[in-house]
Amino acid sequence: MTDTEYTPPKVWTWEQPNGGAFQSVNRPISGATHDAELPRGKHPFQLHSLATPNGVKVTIMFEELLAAGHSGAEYDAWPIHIGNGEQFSSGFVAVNPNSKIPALIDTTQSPDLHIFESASILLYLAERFGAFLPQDLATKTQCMNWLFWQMGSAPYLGGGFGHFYAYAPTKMEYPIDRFTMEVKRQLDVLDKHLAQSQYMVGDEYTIADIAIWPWYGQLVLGRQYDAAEFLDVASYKNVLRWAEQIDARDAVRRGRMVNRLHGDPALQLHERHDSSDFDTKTQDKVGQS
Ligand SMILES: N[C@@H](CCC(=O)N[C@@H](CS)C(=O)NCC(=O)O)C(=O)O
Repeated sequence: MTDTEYTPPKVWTWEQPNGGAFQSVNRPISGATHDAELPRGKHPFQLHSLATPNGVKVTIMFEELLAAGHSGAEYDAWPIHIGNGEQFSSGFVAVNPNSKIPALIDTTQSPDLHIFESASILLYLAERFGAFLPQDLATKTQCMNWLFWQMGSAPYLGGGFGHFYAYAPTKMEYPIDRFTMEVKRQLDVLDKHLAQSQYMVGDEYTIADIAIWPWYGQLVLGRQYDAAEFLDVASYKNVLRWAEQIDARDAVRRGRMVNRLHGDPALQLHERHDSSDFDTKTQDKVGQS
């Protein structure tokens, strides 16, 4: 594969592998590749996920709900090894036909309710527990505006910038330039908004913050793509202030640990079945990964 000169054929065909960090899982067809059931624990909610930004949105939400006293939000969190293609198992595809984490099952509904797409999961949990979602129409609409802004914008950051800056097999100026411009514009959108507002929706911490922080908050905190200097994240002072404020929350610290399979072993909780797991089952305690 060359990246400089490429003349597309009349009809694209799948040539494996195509290079890049995700070449083993990128595929042009949907559906299951193998039969495997999902495990099931004892709690009302069964989460099948990974501590990527999209996964962390949901584990932060669960930890925030539990911290706020919603004991009905107890959950089992099972890791999906996306690098090994576990998102293509028959069990996972039955919950999310789109084969992407996070995927959630609410076992208190009959039949089980399957919820996929991280914003759909956040909204479902917010409505189910009446939490982290403004009630009046005007403020709720602002919350939805920013929630959907995140869902529309993050693919430029992850699938665009992150992919070409960090994951592609070679560095190409055109896509890096194009997506850097867009990501910096998005950071500027957030920075101007957060200059006027403590959280994304006034003084209320909502699912809009819970959706945006794992992507843009962690980006300015220097945790994404090793790109803090390249993007000059320090210049987005209001985003940084907001990111640090949310980072200091206990539920956020816990949510980041769940289904984390890399990095500091003390911050990796591969499976989460009980609140005590954070103290007893991290990888530094049960064995290095
Ligand atoms: N729009 C989806 C995106 C989910 C997504 O892209 N998940 C990634 C990890 S962050 C994934 O499962 N990738 C596996 C694959 O593409 O095969 C959401 O927000 O839930």
